[in-house]
Amino acid sequence: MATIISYIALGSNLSDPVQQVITAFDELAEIRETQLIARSSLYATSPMGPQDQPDYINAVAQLSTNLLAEELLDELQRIEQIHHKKRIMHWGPRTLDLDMLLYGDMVISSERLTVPHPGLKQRVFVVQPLLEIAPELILPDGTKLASLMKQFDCELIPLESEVST
Ligand code: A4P
Ligand code: MG
Repeated sequence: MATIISYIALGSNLSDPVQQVITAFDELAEIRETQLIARSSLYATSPMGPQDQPDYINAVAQLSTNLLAEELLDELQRIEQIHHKKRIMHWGPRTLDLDMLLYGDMVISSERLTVPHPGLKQRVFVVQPLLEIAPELILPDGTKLASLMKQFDCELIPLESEVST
């Protein structure tokens, strides 16, 4: 099995979201046959979808993996379960959501897996952290990731720089 670069979106808005995401990075680093290559800053973002829920912490991880896409999804779902992910409603609050954004330049459409993630291009809380760790990234359909930022009204401010200023 060839080594594949995969990008994972992390999101949390319950039970100390900053800690949920920091811990999840460590758990991603422990996945079998997989290395954590890069982690983005953490970003505090207002909720997409129902507004009567707390703000989210979002981030993106870059992995290098020898797992098949569905095997990697199994591992992501196992980590979500460690965080007691409960989904009460679509786009509703969650302790930890791990979405596979990209798996190499493969296009996957199976019962369990849609890659690239269908929301990738429209979500500033995905595009900006991804751009931070992969500024030159080109999506499987030829879109330059950097070209996607202009659709958004404003840039997100990473948590660390909020703290240091
Ligand atoms: N699945 C298919 N493709 C994938 C993929 N590429 N990565 C399947 C991961 N899973 C994938 O996932 C349901 C099923 O999708 C899985 O069983 C898997 O087989 P889920 O995460 O349990 O379902 P969900 O939470 O209802 O949907 P989804 O699409 O993950 O929710 P979203 O779209 O991620 O929305 N606002 C802010 N600011 N930040 C956020 O992170 N997140 C959401 C959740 C809403 N609002 C938000 C945020
Ligand atoms: Mg998800």
